[in-house]
Amino acid sequence: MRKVLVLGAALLATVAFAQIPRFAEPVLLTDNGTTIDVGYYGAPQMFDWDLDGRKDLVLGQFTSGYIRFYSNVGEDSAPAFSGFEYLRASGAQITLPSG
Ligand SMILES: [Ca+2]
Repeated sequence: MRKVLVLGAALLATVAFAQIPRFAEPVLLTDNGTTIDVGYYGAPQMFDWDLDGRKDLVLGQFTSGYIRFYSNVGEDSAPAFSGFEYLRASGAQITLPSG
C-alpha cells in the first residue's frame, strides 16, 4: 500500500509541475473568403511545401483520402490562400486510406 501512495504522490507532483500547454484561439481558415471545409477529421499541416519561404497549408481529407495543397499567397503571420490543388505523384492523385 505504501508503494502505491509514493507512486501516486510522484505522479501527482509530475502532473502538478508539468508545463501546461497554452493554445491560441481557434480561427477558421478561408480560401478566397470562403471557409475551408473538408468535412470531418481534416488533417491540416503548415509548412513550406513549394519552398518559396512561406508556410503553405497541406490538408488531408478523411472521406476521400485526398490531400489538398493551398499555396500561401499571404505571409506566415497572416496566411492567405487562393485555391488549391490535389497533390499528385507520378501523375496520379495521392490518396491515403482512412481508418
Ligand atoms: Ca510556400
